[in-house]
Amino acid sequence: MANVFANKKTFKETFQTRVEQIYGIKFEESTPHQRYFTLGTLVREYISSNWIETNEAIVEGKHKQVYYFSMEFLMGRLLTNNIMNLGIRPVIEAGLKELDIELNELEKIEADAGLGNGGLGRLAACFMDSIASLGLPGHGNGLRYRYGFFEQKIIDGYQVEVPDKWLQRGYVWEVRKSNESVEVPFYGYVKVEKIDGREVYTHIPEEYVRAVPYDVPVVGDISNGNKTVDTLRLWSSEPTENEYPKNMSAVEYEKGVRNISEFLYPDDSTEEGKILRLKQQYFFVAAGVRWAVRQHKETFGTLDNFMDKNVLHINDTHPALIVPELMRILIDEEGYDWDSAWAITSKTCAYTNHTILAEALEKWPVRLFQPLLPRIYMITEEINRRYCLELLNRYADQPQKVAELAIIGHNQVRMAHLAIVGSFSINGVAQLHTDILTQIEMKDFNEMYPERFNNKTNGITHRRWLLHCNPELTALLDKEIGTGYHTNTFELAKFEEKINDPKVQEAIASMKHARKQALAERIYREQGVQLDPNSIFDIQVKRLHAYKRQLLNAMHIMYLYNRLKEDQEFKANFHPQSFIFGAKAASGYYFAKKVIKLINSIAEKVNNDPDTNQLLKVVFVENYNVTYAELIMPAADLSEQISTASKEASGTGNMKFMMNGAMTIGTMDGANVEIHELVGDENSFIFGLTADEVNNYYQNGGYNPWDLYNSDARIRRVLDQLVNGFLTPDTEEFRDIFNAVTHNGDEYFVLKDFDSYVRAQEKANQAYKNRQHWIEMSIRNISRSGKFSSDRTIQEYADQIWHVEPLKFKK
Ligand code: 26V
Repeated sequence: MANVFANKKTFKETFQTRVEQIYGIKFEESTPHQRYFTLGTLVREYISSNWIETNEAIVEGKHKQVYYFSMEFLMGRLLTNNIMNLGIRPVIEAGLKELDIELNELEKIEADAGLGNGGLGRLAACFMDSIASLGLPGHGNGLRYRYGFFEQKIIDGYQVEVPDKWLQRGYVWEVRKSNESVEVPFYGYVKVEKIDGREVYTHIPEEYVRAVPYDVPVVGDISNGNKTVDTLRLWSSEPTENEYPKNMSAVEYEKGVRNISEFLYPDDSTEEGKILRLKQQYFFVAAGVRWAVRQHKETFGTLDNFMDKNVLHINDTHPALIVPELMRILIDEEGYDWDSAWAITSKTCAYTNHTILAEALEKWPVRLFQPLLPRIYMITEEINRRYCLELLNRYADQPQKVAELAIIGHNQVRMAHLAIVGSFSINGVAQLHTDILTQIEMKDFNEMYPERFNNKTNGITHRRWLLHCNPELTALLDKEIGTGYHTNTFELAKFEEKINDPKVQEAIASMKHARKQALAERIYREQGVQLDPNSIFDIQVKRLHAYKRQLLNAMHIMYLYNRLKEDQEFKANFHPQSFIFGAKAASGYYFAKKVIKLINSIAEKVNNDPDTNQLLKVVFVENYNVTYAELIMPAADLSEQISTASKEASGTGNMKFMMNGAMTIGTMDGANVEIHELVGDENSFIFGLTADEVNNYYQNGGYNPWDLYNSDARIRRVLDQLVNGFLTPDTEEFRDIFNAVTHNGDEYFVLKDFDSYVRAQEKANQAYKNRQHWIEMSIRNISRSGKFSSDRTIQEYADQIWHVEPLKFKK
């Protein structure tokens, strides 16, 4: 096929013709959506030859492959990403211009693929981009949710959740491959037979659900001759083509089936909800493992070398059923004995832990697990039995240890333990997090299997989070240090040599101003709040969670407001500051929702006070998502990373902000520690308890927040204002927030860190007034951010865990 994107003329002509062919209307009458969809179609078709070549190269080169199993892929939009990585943006832009169409306008039509809810899902998306851009054979395996993470509306200061119908107008990037569908079995019983003296187990299911794959191409950066297009395979649940189960009506069955790929993290407060979650997990795991096994057998004809040619990566505990599922295939379907099957399985699986929060460590009640997945349960039990024998050997004198470390205990299956026992590699996502895993949370496991534990500090794709989202900075860097950093972000270090160049400083200042202006415009347009681009843009965007301490930020703003109202000298010295929040709260998370209401109530009060509103503004942006983040990251002066030390495994927003020249105000938590290591105290604002201090407090039963309430007048004042009608007439509205940090012990040390946070904020506010110095700090942050490209992270996974090599292409 001729190259549609060879030049603007061919592109323009093909584009017009295709719009008319697809929709049967004159080009002039086509809608923006039709034009967007046609452009997407042309790009997808253009991708397909490289997609085919990639798959051929994998097979012909007998390459080892990675399958990255994840419940979440927060991809955002793909048009911009794909045409940038393919290098065809200039042609498209020029061609469209002649038709009087702005490419930007078409790009905006694409719905975000929001198949995830936060850091873990966005990390998976950044990883896919890096895997393809490094030319590695790697695929994503996940669920094709009909509704993505909910759309957030703010009504009267409260969060309201609206379903995210991202598929409503069709998704141009996916290709349905019904011929590669898989039937996934549930319920029923296990038949045991003796065949040739050997016990053979067969799961006789009560129902099947059909898993239909939809493939999305993952386009790597084509510079350096790379042609890799990897696959993100998302499974959709449909009724089986086998017989329907006998014990229910067809309607009932079909509804149950569709439910599996309907929502991301359906409510699991009920028994039924828990079953649905577990069904989702087994569904995408079973389908994905079969995909890998089938591919492998086609190339090699045997599974003896499966571990040499495949890695099944377990992204957090959700896909941990990979372990018993692979065992089941090897034993029940392929006739391996237990030991051989275990040798293969435990050399194939690798697990990443993303959090130490207890509530995220999944446990499934046996009473639900066993009936739903009878054969998988049997195998899990046997894995546990053999592993417990090992434990008994090691801890002969400590039976309680055996019970603690077992995979099944208290009538629950502990998914993290299953993943640890079944994997050859277990990694944390930042050095501090890995240290906490090996020394505290998973200490005993680390003592048993020290060679398995390792760290892989997270990263972000600089293609989306710098090249695409910050064109002004990219142009400046290209001019000053060349484009080498596009493929090797460590070259950003060269930019620091320009730190004293007044022209460069000027350019950084104007870049920041332009990005702040752009964000301010959207906020004004959508929410009617006017922000001054000359004020400090102080931004906290991330999921709403108690440990992330949006509350600390909010309480500081209340303190600032009080102080500005009363202290004229302070007021005279204060540089105007705009506090911007963006966050979704889980729909059942009461406390988090209250904090949203609190921030909005503070905004209401502060923004409408003519006495201070030239100095202080607060805004909570509605529906923070990947696309919004692309506008927000480059617009920040201050990056709020203020989690209770030890709680944030890594954070990745911190890296996006840094790469775009914001200074971190943060605790020594997650990857902040590594940012601080790179830029020092002079170029960041670090405050608060350390992880060790926090853990010491926990071990000694916490601390008494009332001491601070009584001794610190600022704290008392702010807390009283939560419950005395200062913010809203309803004095009960924020009572539970008040209680959380007082009567209930202040689990996240909000009051404890308040004073040092205030001081860090003061320091930042004053530092900003020295514009030149601030810009120099900003340049240092950009220059030293090279480590945080996910290309670096993925290179480490490839070299140290996966042992995969880049593909070789014929031409
Ligand atoms: C767990 C659960 C438990 C059941 C309810 C729904 C749900 C959803 C997600 C999770 C796992 C969350 C883990 C997570 O997102 N961790 C984040 O991972 C980022 C990437 O490694 C890291 O930067 C963040 O610090 C970490 O919080």
